[in-house]
Amino acid sequence: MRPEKLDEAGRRAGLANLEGWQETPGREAIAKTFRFKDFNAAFAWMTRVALMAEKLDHHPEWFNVYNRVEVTLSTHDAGGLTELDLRLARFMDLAAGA
Ligand code: H2B
Repeated sequence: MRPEKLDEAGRRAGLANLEGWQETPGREAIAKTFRFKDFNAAFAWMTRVALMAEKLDHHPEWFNVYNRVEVTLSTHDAGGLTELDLRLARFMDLAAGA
């Protein structure tokens, strides 16, 4: 059972509870750039996120260069944002020490 796409109000409420996430222009997705001390710290974080992503069966789009990870979250099956994106975003923030 997959969650339903959030409507405008749901998206806005969800974003209000997150720190530093932005809506992606031109598509229903949210994005944030994380910065870490070095590659080791970035990759350790990515590993924790990867395990959670498997557990949720919900996976990030991400791009890593050294200590920086650019993340985009969207639910492809729903064609937009769902609670799963908000849950994964929250986990990423907590795992990064927010
Ligand atoms: N991740 C994301 N971000 N969106 C999805 O729609 C999605 C996913 N669907 N991970 C899952 C996997 C689906 O492809 C599998 C078959 O459950």
